[in-house]
Amino acid sequence: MGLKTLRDRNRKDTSFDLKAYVERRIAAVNEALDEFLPSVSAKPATIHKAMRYSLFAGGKRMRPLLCVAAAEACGGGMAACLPAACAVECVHTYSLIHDDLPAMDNDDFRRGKPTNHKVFGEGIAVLAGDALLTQAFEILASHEGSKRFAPQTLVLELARASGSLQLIAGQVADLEAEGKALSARSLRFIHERKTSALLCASVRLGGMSANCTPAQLAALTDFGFNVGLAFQVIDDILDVTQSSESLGKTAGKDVAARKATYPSVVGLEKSKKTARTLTEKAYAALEPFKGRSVALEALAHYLLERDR
Ligand code: GRG
Repeated sequence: MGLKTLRDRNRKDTSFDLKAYVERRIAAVNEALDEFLPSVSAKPATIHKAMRYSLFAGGKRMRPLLCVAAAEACGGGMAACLPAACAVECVHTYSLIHDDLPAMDNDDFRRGKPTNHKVFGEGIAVLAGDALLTQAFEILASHEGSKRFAPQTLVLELARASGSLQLIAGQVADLEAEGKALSARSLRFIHERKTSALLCASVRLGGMSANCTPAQLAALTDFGFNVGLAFQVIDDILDVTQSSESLGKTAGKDVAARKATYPSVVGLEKSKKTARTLTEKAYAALEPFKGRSVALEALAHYLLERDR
């Protein structure tokens, strides 16, 4: 699929009201998260305040949105996939809290607010991350599954995406690569695990919640993998092109930490082209849905064009 087709698709997408779509689904996800999590007054209150502080700090909710949109593309409703949508957001938020710690990226600013450890101290921030990771699996364990997918299949999906072969593997490789010159191939290894794995699992969990067919699951996997990689390439680009205010986190961190990123390894223009190519591949993966995946397409388009 060429760039012209991509532009045509983008034009077609303008008839879809993404803003209204996103607002309704984020509201449902936030309400469900609020119900799944222990209340702020549950003892010890500090840990529940810390968990909720980062979870409700204003993230884009891309993983839950992709999860819900995937379920809908497979003919499912939002209610059935909410436990999966909330679980992926809890894993994501845990990873951000831990990534921001002084022992890792040592960041002061996230989602437009001081980072968890800046507000609650390092010990509580470590525990808030741990508690959100555990909470994710408690939430997902409440999922009823679907005809083709038993609840434990969904739990396994999230465990694999967050474990030492995927999310953690990406973070370890990222830490070990600091200050070193990386090949584009090694950088891709990191990005596939650090970012793409959880986005891909989010989409797959949505499909599984909606009892997707094997062909639909394969299409969603292809979509999720490519959109996940595009997401990280764009994140790398935004780190050098946007301000801290617009990102809600410290801009220029990758350069300061001498981290290998797409722009530093292949250059800014080639990075932009790579993000477009990956997004085109994601669009192409949706062909089997024959027009029932408008929300997924619109989200992929938004991710490509986003400025935060
Ligand atoms: C297991 C500690 C640990 C880390 C895993 C996810 C991760 C690796 C580190 C977090 C920092 C980082 C740059 C991750 C790459 C994925 C990414 C771009 C995260 C930011 O996601 P957004 O933009 O954030 O969706 P919001 O705040 O909008 O939810």
